[in-house]
Amino acid sequence: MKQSVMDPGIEAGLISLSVEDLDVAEAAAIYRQYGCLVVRGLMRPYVEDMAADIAATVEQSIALLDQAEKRPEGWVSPNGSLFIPAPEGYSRDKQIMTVGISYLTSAAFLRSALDPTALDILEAILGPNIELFGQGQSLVKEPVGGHPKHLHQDSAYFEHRFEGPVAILSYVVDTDLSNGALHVVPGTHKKGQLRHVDTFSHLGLDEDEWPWEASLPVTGQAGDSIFFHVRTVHGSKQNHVDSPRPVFINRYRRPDDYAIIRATTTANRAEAEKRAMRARRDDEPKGLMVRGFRPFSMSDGAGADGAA
Ligand SMILES: O=C(O)CCC(=O)C(=O)O
Repeated sequence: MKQSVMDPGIEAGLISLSVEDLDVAEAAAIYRQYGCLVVRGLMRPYVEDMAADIAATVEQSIALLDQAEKRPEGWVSPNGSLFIPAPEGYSRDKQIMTVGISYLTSAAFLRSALDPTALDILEAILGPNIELFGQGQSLVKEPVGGHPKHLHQDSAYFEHRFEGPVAILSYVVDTDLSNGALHVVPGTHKKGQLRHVDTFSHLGLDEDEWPWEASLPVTGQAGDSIFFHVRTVHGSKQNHVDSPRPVFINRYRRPDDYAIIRATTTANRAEAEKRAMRARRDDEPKGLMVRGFRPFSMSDGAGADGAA
């Protein structure tokens, strides 16, 4: 018989601190224990600019939607936004999911990734040397029915050789149960890699084994940030209000870490699992260093760029 987890066991207050009087060691200890941490107000300085840049990118993406390319995950517009099928009765047949904004297109996004307090917390978690993983990610739930993201571990999408990336998801608008608050399942970062299935929102956990009741909703204000481990189970429900619900995510990892499996469906994950043992640091682009130093290693091809 399938076993299901029915209660997150703790309240959000236990994993929440305020940026105003932050104790970095306490923040790192919460993260280590629960695999998640809320820092109220951390990204407040960037919210106004991020709201404008995300909205501009969404507008651009919708204008380019007729040129979107079909992919296994949905449709990707020429500016890099991912669309999935829209709910019934919607004005379009496709809704936006991930927004084609990145550190290459938004200065505010890059500034947010370099926030000194965020980096202090990350240093206490990851150690002195830290690189950016990816180019930044943003998700928007469109108004009145915008997509749910099923409970999942990010490691289903990018499993790493070592500790894996730390994600910081930040709210751009006040976010509660009506517009798609992030839900986390504290402590699940210690459970190893869980079996995922194909869902409407790509890889997700079996809902019978991992119902929403197992998770802790984290409501918050614009500028509140949620740190979570690559194996922490998390997700969010639909947006039921008449305005969009944007978030942005910065991810960081040790510079010697690397993805051994990348996937979006059970089929492409099964293929990627066969190649996991052969994955090398060298196979991935290096991220920008945001703390410390990247030690040279003969085995990771670090000298190759300087050869020309
Ligand atoms: O948009 C959200 O609330 C969820 C984002 C998320 O779960 C993810 O990107 O892994």
